Amino acid sequence: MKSLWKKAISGLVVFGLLISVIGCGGGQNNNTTVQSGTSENKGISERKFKLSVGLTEDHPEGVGGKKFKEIVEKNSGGKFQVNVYFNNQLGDDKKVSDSLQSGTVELGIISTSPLTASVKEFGIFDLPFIFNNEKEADAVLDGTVGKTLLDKLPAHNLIGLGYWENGFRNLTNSKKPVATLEDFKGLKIRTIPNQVHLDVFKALGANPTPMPFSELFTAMESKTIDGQENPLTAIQSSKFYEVQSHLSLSKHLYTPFIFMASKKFWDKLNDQEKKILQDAVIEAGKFQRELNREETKKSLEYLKNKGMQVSEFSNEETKKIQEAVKPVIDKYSKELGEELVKKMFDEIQKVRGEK
Ligand code: TK8
Repeated sequence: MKSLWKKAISGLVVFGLLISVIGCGGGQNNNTTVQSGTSENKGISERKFKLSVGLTEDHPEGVGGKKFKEIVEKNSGGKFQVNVYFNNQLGDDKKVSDSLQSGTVELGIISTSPLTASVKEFGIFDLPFIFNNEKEADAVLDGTVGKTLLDKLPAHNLIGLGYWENGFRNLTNSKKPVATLEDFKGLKIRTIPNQVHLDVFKALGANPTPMPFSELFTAMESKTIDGQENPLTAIQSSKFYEVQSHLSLSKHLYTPFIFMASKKFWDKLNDQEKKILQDAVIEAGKFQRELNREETKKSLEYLKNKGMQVSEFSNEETKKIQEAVKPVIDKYSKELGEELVKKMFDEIQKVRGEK
């Protein structure tokens, strides 16, 4: 054991010496790429930037953020340094979006829902019961609809680099099992600050209160609200099971994450630098979506073990719920752009083999 350690340490020392003899400045913490980096990385300036992640470090959003950092630092030959801030440390989603617009934060991952304050069309992802599974969401997000929406961001000083996954949302509360439409009545539910979410929960008979995610745990702990809805992975990583005893597998809507850059920052980069970031968002994003899907399966067991009581809706109740929210879908399909909504349904039907 001991001699192995010695070998490893002396190997490191020799490697370190080699690096310093070769004399490549810059990426001290990226030994492998520094040597070949000198000519390839000529056009890359040394830059440091902040990446905001809403959820915790161990949530797939956080793990994906770290993956992004790793790829960017490697592919820039250590010239770029990404400092990742987790758990809404740089502010809630709306604040981060504002900071990206003003340029005080360079990169951020947020749910698409609060973005409707700038680009209302992102609200199409807030319509309930649109996607049946992740494959359908991928097709829409990575297809023309997703692209059309990203193209609307530069006019608002934002650059949309791609979609990651928050996931299918499920309801939790501290009062009672919720398994029927009737059960929603009067429940005080926190929603994302977004008009569609608010109207959906009103239509279900609940008493919705919009609130930033960062205030949610305390509001549930102090019983200011009864419940909330979020994907299973977030219910786990943000420890909502500590203050919520009931979980209903409602899967009522799918929330994408959007990875954005501040346009002020982006415009200072050359094409080579932009490509490094753009490619890393896609690569780390593929990893993040996969990870989120694997973790979602494990989360349900985890939450049960933590004592949450799980309810499911029968097909009949699901139909009733879908009927109740239909007027909201109809209203917002018109308001958000009928053509765009139609395109979204076309893409989904293609995946379903109906077109
Ligand atoms: C975290 C949020 C969160 C979202 C919400 O910053 O607000 O409920 O689902 O994941 O993006």
